[in-house]
Amino acid sequence: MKLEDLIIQIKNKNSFLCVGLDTDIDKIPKFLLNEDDPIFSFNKSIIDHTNKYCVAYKINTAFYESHGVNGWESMKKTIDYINDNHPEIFTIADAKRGDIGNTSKMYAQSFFTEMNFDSLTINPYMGSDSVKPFLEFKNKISILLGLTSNIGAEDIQLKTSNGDFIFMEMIKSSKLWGNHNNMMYVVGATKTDFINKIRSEIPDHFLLIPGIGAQGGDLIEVCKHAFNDNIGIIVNSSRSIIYASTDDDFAIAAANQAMILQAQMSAILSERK
Ligand code: NUP
Repeated sequence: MKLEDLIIQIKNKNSFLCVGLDTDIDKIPKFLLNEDDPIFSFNKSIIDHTNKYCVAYKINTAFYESHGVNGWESMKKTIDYINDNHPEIFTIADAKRGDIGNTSKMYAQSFFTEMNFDSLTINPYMGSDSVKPFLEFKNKISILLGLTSNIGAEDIQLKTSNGDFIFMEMIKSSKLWGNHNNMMYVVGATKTDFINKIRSEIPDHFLLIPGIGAQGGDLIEVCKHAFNDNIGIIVNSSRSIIYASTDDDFAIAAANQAMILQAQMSAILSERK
């Protein structure tokens, strides 16, 4: 998918919501465990009920890979279901890959070609040759970890080197490896104090912002600092949406949570006009 198509979708839906499919077999409603593929059945219901409120789905691959071959099958069925029924929706494989060049090329083939995701999260700390193979794929977007939402971001990313934060050094270097059409950055919703600084370095790149909901990030605060002329952000929430209820009504409860977030986003967007 091209970035323009994502921007059109954001404007049409008045939403920049990404629903995170962090589907945990221990957290889904028990009655689904009788299905052939409980993870896919859960995802299908969530997708059917939330697609009108969101512009993206993010599949965190750990929740699938942890089930071995069956998990990869659930992931493939989920991405195919989204691509077949909602081709306009932007898809993210949150796998945080990156390796020496020839290995990165294999990761890129796996997630972009075989699995057919629009984008993949990438850990950029192995440097330019580990990221460039991903950038060679047309109409695919590489989402580099910029400043992560977790407390451990303080251990290395927020340390200083040559008078600036290490994560800023990474952004300054890596922005030259691609462009704002084939690269985005992850910035945690819990790190809003740093978003102005990030925006001054990369005004045009889209940011994928996780950390709303279960991790306590604040949507209004995020938008105040992170918007650019094209809106420029996708905000992810996983647990607060998909586990809104663990009963029979789980998909309706998820839709309600997605609708609430979409309504907040719509209000923020209309205030901005
Ligand atoms: O910095 C990051 N923080 C983060 O939470 C980068 C991420 N990719 N994520 C992912 O976003 C995390 O792995 C999970 O899949 C999702 C957040 O989920 P939740 O806190 O909304 O449930």
